[in-house]
Amino acid sequence: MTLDIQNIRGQFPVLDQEVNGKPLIYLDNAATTQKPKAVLEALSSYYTHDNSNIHRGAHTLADRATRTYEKTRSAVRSFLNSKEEEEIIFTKGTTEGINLVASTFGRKFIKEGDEIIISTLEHHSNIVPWQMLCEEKGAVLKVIPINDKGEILIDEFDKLLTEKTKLVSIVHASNALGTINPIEEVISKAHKIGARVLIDGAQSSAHLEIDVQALDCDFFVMSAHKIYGPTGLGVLYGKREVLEAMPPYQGGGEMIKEVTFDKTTYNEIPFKFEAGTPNIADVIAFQKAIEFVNDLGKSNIRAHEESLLTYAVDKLSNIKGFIPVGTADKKVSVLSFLINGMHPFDVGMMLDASGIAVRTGHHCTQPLMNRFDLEGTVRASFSVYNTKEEVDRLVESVSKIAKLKNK
Ligand code: 7TS
Repeated sequence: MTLDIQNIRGQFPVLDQEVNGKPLIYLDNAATTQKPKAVLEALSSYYTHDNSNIHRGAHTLADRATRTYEKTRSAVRSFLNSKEEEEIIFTKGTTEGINLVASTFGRKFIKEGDEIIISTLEHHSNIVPWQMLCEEKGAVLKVIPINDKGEILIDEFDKLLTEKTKLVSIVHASNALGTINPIEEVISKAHKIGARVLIDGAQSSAHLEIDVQALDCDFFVMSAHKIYGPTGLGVLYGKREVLEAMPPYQGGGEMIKEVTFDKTTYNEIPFKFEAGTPNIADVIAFQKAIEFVNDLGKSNIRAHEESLLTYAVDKLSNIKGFIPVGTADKKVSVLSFLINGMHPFDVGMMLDASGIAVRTGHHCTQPLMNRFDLEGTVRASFSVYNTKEEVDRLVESVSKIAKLKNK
């Protein structure tokens, strides 16, 4: 199905504005996507009509809010195809999901001398929590190297896997380069030696079909704000048996069964991991974001984004001084690049002056940048509401900027 992009754009009020006197071209979608009207309206409608605390009030509003909140859990279950709704835990985002696993699963199951494997492509949020855990436990963090295209070396991964490996935590799609990792292979190899696997789905969940049962991953984390949903909300999927074996994350209301001053017993999953009043409004609005994606169809979204990426790479490659960074065979719609002789930050500023929003810098992947001997890159990332005309304007601006240093 060919998507009606103009109609889709009409659902995103933020796109309809000028920045620095030029129509906004928003190409920072890997950082966060814009929100469709349905999400904005759901937020406003919740606070206007239904605002109430959930799971505890014996009144109509509380009941309504609880049911709508739990409906999102059900929508997320089918979005990820988990077996059970109880395996879906709401978090603040990908970062919190990883930290939750590090401080519960990690604290209980990682011992001195154990090994955790990550890859060179990781976002800091899938590096630092494991470093902190390893420091506390005397465990060892190992890193899968990559080739010059930005693809992990699976043979090297094989060599890193030992009977000491307890966890492999790996990104599905790289935010800095766009590389899609062969996670099916990683998961099955890790499981053969008895290690658990966490998939960082922050960048994949908006573009790729996710089926946690088919993948057989033990954990999958994602952020709502990268899938047209609100900020400050994310999801941790975990297999029931693993979640049940893990101690709670935070103590407080909701996560308990019974409290006395002598002893507290804990609630069942998912509530065991959702202490305190959660992000009710954003959870409720996230359902509309999931509906938005489902209505368009992920394969249609991906096809459109891929066509933009291919078109952009083709056009930009003709520009003298254009240097792509990250040329993996399988990519999501992320295009990292440099312009010969120019600092990425300066390129970003010049593009902003033309109304084009891109991200510049290390993209919270400093070890990855070090692998390429770079301080950072310019990153354009495409979403379903971007157009070929916008890519043309990007190409035109990059071409002008490149000419400054590349005669
Ligand atoms: N993992 C990956 C692969 C990411 O891209 C990000 C955010 C995170 C984890 C953390 O997600 P959060 O929602 O908890 O912050 N990536 C980016 C980015 O590329 N630019 O801004 C945020």
